[in-house]
Amino acid sequence: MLNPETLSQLQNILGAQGLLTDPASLETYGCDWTKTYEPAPSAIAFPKTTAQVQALIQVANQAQFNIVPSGGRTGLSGGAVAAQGELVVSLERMNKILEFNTQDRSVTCEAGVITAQIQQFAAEHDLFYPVDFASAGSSQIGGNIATNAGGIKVIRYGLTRQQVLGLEVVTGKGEILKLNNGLVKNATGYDLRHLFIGSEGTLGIITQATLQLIRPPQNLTVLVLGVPEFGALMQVLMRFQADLDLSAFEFFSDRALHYLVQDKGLAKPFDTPAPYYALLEFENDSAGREQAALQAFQDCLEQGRVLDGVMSRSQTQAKALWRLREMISETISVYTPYKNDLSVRVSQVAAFLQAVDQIVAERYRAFEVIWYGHIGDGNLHLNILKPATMEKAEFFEHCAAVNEQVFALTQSLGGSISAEHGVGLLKRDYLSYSRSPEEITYMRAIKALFDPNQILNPGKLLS
Ligand code: 2HG
Ligand code: ZN
Repeated sequence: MLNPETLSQLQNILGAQGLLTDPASLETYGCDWTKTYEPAPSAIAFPKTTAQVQALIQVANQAQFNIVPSGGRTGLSGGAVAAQGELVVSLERMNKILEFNTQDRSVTCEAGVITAQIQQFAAEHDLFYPVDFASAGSSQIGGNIATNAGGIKVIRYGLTRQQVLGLEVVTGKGEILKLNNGLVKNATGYDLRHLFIGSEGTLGIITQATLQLIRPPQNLTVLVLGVPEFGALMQVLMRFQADLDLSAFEFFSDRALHYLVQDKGLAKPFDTPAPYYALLEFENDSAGREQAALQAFQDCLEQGRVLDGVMSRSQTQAKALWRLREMISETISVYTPYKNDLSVRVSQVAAFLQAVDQIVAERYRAFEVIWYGHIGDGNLHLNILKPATMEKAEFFEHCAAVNEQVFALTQSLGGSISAEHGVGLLKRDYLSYSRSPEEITYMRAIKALFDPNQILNPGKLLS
């Protein structure tokens, strides 16, 4: 807890409106979308400058209190949860776009800029920011970088890491670092920028970023296909990829579709029933591409790998089809899902899905399992719904036990127990399924170097 003297020191740094301690703010800013932890921060700081962030970190080191860096709080692993009397440092008032360079095709912004604003800004300049996901309207660039956010276009454009040309950070020690300076090429040794990307606020607070913008794709066209079995999904991917550069290859199950129709009133893509659906997107910028997509569809149909399908004929239709995938997480959130965010190499996905299916069939017999994910890049979101009659604690305990088996399988295939949602609090105790003891020792040493007093997001990522 922060004593009155420290609070007044913080107030002096931030000014009258810069520090909130009212119960509603503590509740709002103390948690993210994980919703399994009770928020209990001491205060919320709203710095407006990098110098203020630095001053906050300096005070935290002197007075020995902990800081939780906070972006749009859309995370699903508890990385932005403040449940132990910490000071939450929200970047939301550092929300300016600072510089745009046409020749470099780069934009420099403060960390609190909303992801969708950068997408919009890029579009206004006839460019494209390719990182996209359902929470882009709330998430912030700083948080995206701190978690190396992925989303729906990774198969073509990569993760957030691929777009970051430069960073300004304040380390846990209170030093300001300017990393990589917007350069495309820079072979001068260790690239510290990449250490901060995905560090989940444990090494420093990101205050500014320079992002690469790219050529906007033309006439993005979406196909939704009904697929008869897991095994066929990856064959469909291979067939389409033989002739097209896909910008998305997603999947979801009929139970996911069931909730979209029942709870959100979305229309089914077609009447033919199918246990699984694949959603593909490609740049339809020539007649040849559309022809290639139709031919691939025809081949898959003839080989029994696809049961039916639909292709968007306008951007409105494309958006409507995307809602079938993007709305799943929000739609099932009312059923208290136990979440998994797993990945394996693309070549292992078919075997992985089958093995997970077997575990699920044996161990989750009484529960409903919702399958979806970015299967084209190897990422599966396995969600288990809580039966209405079961207590939350009992449900989570049971799921955690089954999960050990799922994680062990993931480990045996060299996969990751957190593909894109981060480790945070939720996956922290399972880190050893994806990282060796030697690696974890190096990770701890890196943490100690940048944050020797362990004031930044303690207990997240590393125990
Ligand atoms: C998505 O891909 C998000 O929809 C959320 O990453 C995944 O709800 C989930 O498990
Ligand atoms: Zn996802």
